[in-house]
Amino acid sequence: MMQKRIFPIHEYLTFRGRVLGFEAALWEWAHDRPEGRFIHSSLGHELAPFCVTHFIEPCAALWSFYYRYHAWLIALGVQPVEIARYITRRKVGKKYVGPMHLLLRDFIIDCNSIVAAQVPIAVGAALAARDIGQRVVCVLGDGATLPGVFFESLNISMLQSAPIVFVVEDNRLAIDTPYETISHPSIQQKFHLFGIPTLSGNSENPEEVFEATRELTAISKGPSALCVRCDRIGAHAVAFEICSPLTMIDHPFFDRKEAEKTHGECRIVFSGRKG
Ligand SMILES: Cc1ncc(C[n+]2csc(CCOP(=O)(O)OP(=O)(O)O)c2C)c(N)n1
Ligand SMILES: [Mg+2]
Repeated sequence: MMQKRIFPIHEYLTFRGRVLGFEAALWEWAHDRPEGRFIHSSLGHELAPFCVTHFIEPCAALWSFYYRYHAWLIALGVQPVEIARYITRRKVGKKYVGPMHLLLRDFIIDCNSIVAAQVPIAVGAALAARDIGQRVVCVLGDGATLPGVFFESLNISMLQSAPIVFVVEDNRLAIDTPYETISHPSIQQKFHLFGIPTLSGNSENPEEVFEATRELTAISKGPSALCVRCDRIGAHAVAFEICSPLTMIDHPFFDRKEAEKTHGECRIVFSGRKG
């Protein structure tokens, strides 16, 4: 039997502080630009990336994301200033391009803005990855468990024993529509329908999610699913958020010092000064 590991609370608070600092600097840069409509903050979604990358090394998998994934990049070791540089340097004429598509490492195979589109791509990649002894982590929102392609992908993943970990960030909202009003079955029931091992946890109980992740990531054959309940902090996209994340959050679960440090570093990059 695998030994339980203790949840590294201090690392988690530091990580959340880093995400907060980055999102605050990004909000200042993007909230009143057209690009702000296509940029989605990870605040409130930090636990799944923190736990999954604790148990799966970045290079040991191929990673596939939906559009709300800044925290995943930071958990995978990408420095916040690197993300800021990438966003501000990709320009065609006066227009910033692709702030939602940050393919910053070779092991990131998809950052998709079409709901559920990354799921079949990730399953196909997992079939190829199996031949080289790797697996795929596919991150999606609860709203992506509605389209038909999601069900087709689960079906094939189980039939073909694709080595894939589905991670659902279940914030109970598809943009601003509550999950309960658009889906009869629960997310867990959808995975169970295909016999996919599924574990769940709530961000309010990080130890529970950490333990579920440990158990689930130990399964190396075939598909498995981790569903993490979380609460989005702020609006769907940065342009719809009227105040800075730094003023919104006064929370013991964020390392404030780390947030201020990261915020300062990223502000320099976003301001166009050398950084
Ligand atoms: C195929 C497709 N249909 C509709 C949209 C518009 N859309 C953007 S985000 C979103 C909701 C997705 O819900 P979820 O995956 O839970 O993400 P969250 O709202 O929590 O960020 C929708 C319907 C889209 N991007 N792609
Ligand atoms: Mg959602």
